[in-house]
This record gives sequence, C-alpha cells and structure tokens, in this order.
Amino acid sequence: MLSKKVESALNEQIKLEFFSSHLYLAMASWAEVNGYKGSAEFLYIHAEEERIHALKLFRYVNDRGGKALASVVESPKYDYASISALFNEIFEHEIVISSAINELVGRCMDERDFTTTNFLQWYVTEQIEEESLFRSIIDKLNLLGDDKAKMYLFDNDIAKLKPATAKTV
Ligand code: OFO
Repeated sequence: MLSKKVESALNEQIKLEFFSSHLYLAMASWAEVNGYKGSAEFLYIHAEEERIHALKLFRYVNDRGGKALASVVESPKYDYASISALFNEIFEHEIVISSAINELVGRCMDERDFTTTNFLQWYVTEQIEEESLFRSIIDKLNLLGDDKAKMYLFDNDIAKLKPATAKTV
C-alpha cells in the first residue's frame, strides 16, 4: 500500500511524463511543418514513449492501492528558432526529468518505501539512456553547423534512430 506522500509524488511524476509527451508532440508538429520529416517521425515515436512512461507509473499507483490521476497538463510551446534549438531544449528538458526522478526516489527512500524505490530504478536507467541519446544528437548537430545538405542527411538518419526504449506497459 502506498503512503499518501508517495502516491502524490508519483502522481506529480505522471503529470510530468504526460507533459513530456505533449511537448514532444508539439515539437513533432513544428518539425513536420518546417520540412524536417525524419525528425518529426523520431519525435512522434518519442512522444509515444513518454506516454508509455506515464502509463507505467499510472498503473503502478493503482496496483499498489493508490489512485492514479489523469491531470490536465499545460500547453507546450510550438515555436523553435531551429532544429538545433529544438533538440537542445529536449536535452535540457530531459535533465529536468532526471532530477525529478532522483528527487522522487529520494522521497520514496525517506518514506522507507523500498518497493517503489525499486520500481523507479527502471526510470533512473531510462534517464541515463535518454540523456546520452540527446547529448549525441546535439554533438552531431554541432558538427554539422549550418550546412543544409548535411542537415538533410541528418534528418534522414534520425528517422532511423530508435528511441532509447520503446516498451509497452
Ligand atoms: Fe524522456 O523520460 Fe520519461 O521518464
């Protein structure tokens, strides 16, 4: 059985994961209408992944006797100065998510909820993979600079890049 404190902390994280999903969906839309079809494809898949992260937590909360909340999330922004700016924002966002997960693990440990602490290890590992994935994308973009032909190849390649994990709930 979850304590009220852990239940509410998990519900906050669910909301954050749903927000990430919305954010990446908005980014996919920007990429698609600005001619970056490959990046859009990648972002659509990533938006779906974040929804899966939210659902995995959602179902865990209910399985452990809590009540999972499908809270309303704020509207993400839709404008980006460039595809590099967009991927830099994703990287920054993932760093925020990593610290939220670490904070959550800390709160579960304070509550001596070792089952939830253990469950959250999956998210800890996932964040390491995601940070590394987006760091490598940014490194690539920095190398390409403003070369449009290379950018076209980048956009083709990224469509083939599999997100860190694409597991179902
Ligand atoms: Fe991109 O991360 Fe969810 O957890």
